[in-house]
Amino acid sequence: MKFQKICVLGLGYIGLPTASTFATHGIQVLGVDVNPQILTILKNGGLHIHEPGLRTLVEAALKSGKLTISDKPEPADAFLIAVPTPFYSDRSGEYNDEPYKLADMRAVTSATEAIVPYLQKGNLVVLESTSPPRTTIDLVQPILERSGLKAGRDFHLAYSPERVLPGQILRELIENARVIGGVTPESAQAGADLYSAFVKGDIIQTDATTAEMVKLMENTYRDVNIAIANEFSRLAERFGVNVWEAIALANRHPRVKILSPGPGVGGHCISVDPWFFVEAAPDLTPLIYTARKVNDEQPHYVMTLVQKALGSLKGKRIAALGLAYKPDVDDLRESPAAEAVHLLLDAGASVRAYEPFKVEGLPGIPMAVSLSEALQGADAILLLVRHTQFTKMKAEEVAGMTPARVIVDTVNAWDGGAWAEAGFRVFQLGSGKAQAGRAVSNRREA
Ligand code: SAJ
Repeated sequence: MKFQKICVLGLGYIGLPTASTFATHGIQVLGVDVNPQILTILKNGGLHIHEPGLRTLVEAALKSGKLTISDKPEPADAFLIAVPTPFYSDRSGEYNDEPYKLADMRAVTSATEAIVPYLQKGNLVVLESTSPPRTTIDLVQPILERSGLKAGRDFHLAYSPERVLPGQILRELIENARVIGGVTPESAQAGADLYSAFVKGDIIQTDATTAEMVKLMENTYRDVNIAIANEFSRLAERFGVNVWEAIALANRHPRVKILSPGPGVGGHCISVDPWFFVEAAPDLTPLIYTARKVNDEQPHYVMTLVQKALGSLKGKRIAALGLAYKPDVDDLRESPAAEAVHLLLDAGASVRAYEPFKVEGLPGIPMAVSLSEALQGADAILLLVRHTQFTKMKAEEVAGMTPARVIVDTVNAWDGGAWAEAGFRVFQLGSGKAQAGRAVSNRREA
């Protein structure tokens, strides 16, 4: 199947790079978003998200005339739905007295409804948004069929999960293998034809529900594996072991690959997607549920670590470094770092956070505009995100910038021995081992 014009609904972290990449590969693309602010920013040459290389790509796509933007769709050969699927913050389900989160599918529903007036015979519709199993056939298909056309007979319908890693989106979009699940084999083939415009990785065809499940399995697999790393961090602390050392040694086994513990699991994917399985089948998902709980409790564990480092939290001034959900991105959604800061504030600490990728931070969190401002007058430095800028900090320089002599490293970014040498008491998430270094032993004797 040949595609001259496509319509991409949703211009966020996935939709905008996808629309721009199709455009720079010669396809006429209409990018649609319901948020007028996003449209204004894009029309004025701005960008509402941070992703390496995206600015240049969007500029090229707009300048070539191949990418145009609008608040509503137009007739096209294909429609791609790339809108968010968060969960409800004010509603939850319950199974065996345990609450679970519910997927908010309103954006998928309204984007699908917006396509109906423009849907024509022979079109292709692809859902890319991460969704609970059977969404394509149980939610999207019936809405599209309100047009009077039948999926699989009159138009093609497919699900294709996005698997790009924030921070690496532009490269992974092109290089990653792509799974396309059709409601019929012909629909999968139509989807494969479309993405072959730019995808260099393998394009693998399957059915729609398998493709949905593949996406959820990938992120759930990672969540469960991070949960076990986080549980190991608590065990290591109890048994006087350094979890990072123990993991490095365990990973020398040819069939073991333990992930890294940290302040918790954030972002809009891994901390969300496993709930889609729990919601769809709470009776079959005790392990997935427990892993989610372990990871969600990790910010609390960070708070107890800071409490241990400082004795008490009341009135203590803490410089919190990093609020993003992971290193070198500006995305603060579902961030465990932000959650840890909120818990510290609730416990009476006076926190000043610094987030180099989003200096304005988040509502309710007192922010510093620079590293030196965050460090001023601090009692302790709490490292929450492994941003490259933070990993490069030198203990001796920092010692001259702040009265703080306590560091709490939750991401294993700093060489504890060097910080101890520079006069800091060092606390590391997942370590029950005392740090070597003169200053530490002096302080402990005192
Ligand atoms: N994290 C750890 N320990 C680790 C790895 C990650 O605590 O060893 C934390 C991170 O700090 C972060 C969270 O987990 O808070 C998630 O980060 P991530 O880098 O693992 O993943 P995301 O959410 O940025 O992107 C994931 C990717 N999925 C997988 O790796 C299976 C990506 O490929 C998906 O496209 C993306 O979700 C998505 O959109 O679903």
